[in-house]
Amino acid sequence: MIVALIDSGLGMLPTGAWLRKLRPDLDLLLQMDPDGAPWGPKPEQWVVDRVLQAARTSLREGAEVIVIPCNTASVTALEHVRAEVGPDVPVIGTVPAIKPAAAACAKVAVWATAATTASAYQADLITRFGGGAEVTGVACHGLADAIDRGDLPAIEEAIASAAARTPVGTEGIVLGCTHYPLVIEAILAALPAGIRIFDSAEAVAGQTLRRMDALGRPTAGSGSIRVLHSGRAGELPTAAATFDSGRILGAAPA
Ligand code: DGN
Repeated sequence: MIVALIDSGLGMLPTGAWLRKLRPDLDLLLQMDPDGAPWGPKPEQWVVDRVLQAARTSLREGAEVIVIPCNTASVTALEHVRAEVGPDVPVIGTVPAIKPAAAACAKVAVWATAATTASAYQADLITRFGGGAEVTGVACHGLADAIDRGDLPAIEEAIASAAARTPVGTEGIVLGCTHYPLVIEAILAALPAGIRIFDSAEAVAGQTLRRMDALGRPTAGSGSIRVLHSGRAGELPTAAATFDSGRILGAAPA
């Protein structure tokens, strides 16, 4: 069974890594959009159209399951994709892990793109799952894009800016953008010791497998990985083409 992963770029890799760890024989189709990246600052309808295009390509390439390991795309386009592909193709989205963070910490900051931070979807998640915790959204301008470009000074600058805008006394940070686990070491280095990190990659992979198994069809493939990307692929770091799930999981938060 081919499982398609859709994101602007490298943010899909932590979820892809968990899928491979949990079920190594899955066939994965990684669809990245270096031409359109970053999606975070783009108008809502633009992101919807871009994600719908990728979903159509996934189906043409034989995908039976679509995963959107991207918070920006999920909060804007998930329902549009579900409506278009119909009930026979499971579409699994990503949302910031606010619920487990608020259950464990009194003061939480959600680091995400400007689009996710400003979304009604995130505001609603905080209302529904924030419990008694104080939850603050922190937009990390340019961070996902800098990660896609492999631009270390820009990564460190965006992280320092987000850390400076994170309220003093924050106990837990939700990584509300799927790119951020890829630079977890730089994030931890910029924060006070002992702060807890929450991200959604393992949970999204687990939910994907549950939805696949519920289809009642064989899921085993040959463990292949195909990368499809829009035109500026040469600008993606080689991590995109040399996907190494073990290395990525090695960098994942505990
Ligand atoms: N990985 C995406 C997310 O989780 O929001 C960010 C996409 C982007 O292009 N900024």
